[in-house]
Amino acid sequence: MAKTSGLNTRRVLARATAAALTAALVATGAGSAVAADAPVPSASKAPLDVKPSDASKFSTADVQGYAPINGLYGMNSGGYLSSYAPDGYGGLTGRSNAGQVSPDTKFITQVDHNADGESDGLWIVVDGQLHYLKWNTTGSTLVGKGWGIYDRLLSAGNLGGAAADDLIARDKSGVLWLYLGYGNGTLTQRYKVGGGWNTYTHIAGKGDLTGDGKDDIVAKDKSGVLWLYKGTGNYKAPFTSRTRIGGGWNTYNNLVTVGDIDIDGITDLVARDKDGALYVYKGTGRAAAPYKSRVKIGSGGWNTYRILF
Ligand SMILES: [Ca+2]
Ligand SMILES: [Ca+2]
Ligand SMILES: [Ca+2]
Repeated sequence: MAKTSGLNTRRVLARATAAALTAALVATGAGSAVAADAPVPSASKAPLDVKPSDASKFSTADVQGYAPINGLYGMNSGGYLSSYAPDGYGGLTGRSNAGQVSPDTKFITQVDHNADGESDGLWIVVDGQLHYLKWNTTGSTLVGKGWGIYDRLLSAGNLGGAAADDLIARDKSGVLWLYLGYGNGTLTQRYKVGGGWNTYTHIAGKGDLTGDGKDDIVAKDKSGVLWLYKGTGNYKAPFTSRTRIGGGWNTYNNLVTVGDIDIDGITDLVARDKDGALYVYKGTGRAAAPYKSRVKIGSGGWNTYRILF
């Protein structure tokens, strides 16, 4: 492939990536990975034939490093997984079957172990147990018990400074905790981030929103205000103090980030409204105004998913 400017090259890669992902997901089909009895999860994901390239090859002035590129997954009430890949044109491809997990699953989140911008597996909480599931395998590894104490859980990228993605979880008293990933699905002990996080209804993040190369998160409070927490890369104090992004976000009943949807190198935010329509807020890379105006990428029906991840 001839080298072109960063963003153009990036889009070509994205189209190829989306096509490969879509083809392989279709190929795995409906018969793949039917789960055994709960809570053993299984799921499938196509290997990406074209991987995101590192930033040095395609660097541009306004892009510090490339955001992760992953499919968006939904789990319905039966535990069936559907996947939607970025289509390379700012939206998502059509639905593909992606396996099944226990219908009792409480949380699912994608995790990237080697900082190549592509998830390698899932952390899943079922019946108070945290399992790790590597993509394209059946069965799972028990990571730990006692996870029923958490009411929010996600891998928001790399928050602790090492290469592997980490996990954050909020307990029912509102304390946010950080577990550092070892890069194989297992985790360190937890580190206390701080209290008061039960003011938030949603927490999302995967990648750098502010252009400094450190992964950030956003959180929506009960009054509908969305806040930015800039990542520090220091596991002992992983976030700076919050800054206000804007209000009116209570129109949404879910917020999730899987990475870069429009493949411009900056991570984006996906929001689902109460009518089941899906929107993308494209990241700008600027902390002062981290998102552009929303773009509708799903006309309806997205409320069929109990979990988006
Ligand atoms: Ca990876
Ligand atoms: Ca950042
Ligand atoms: Ca983007």
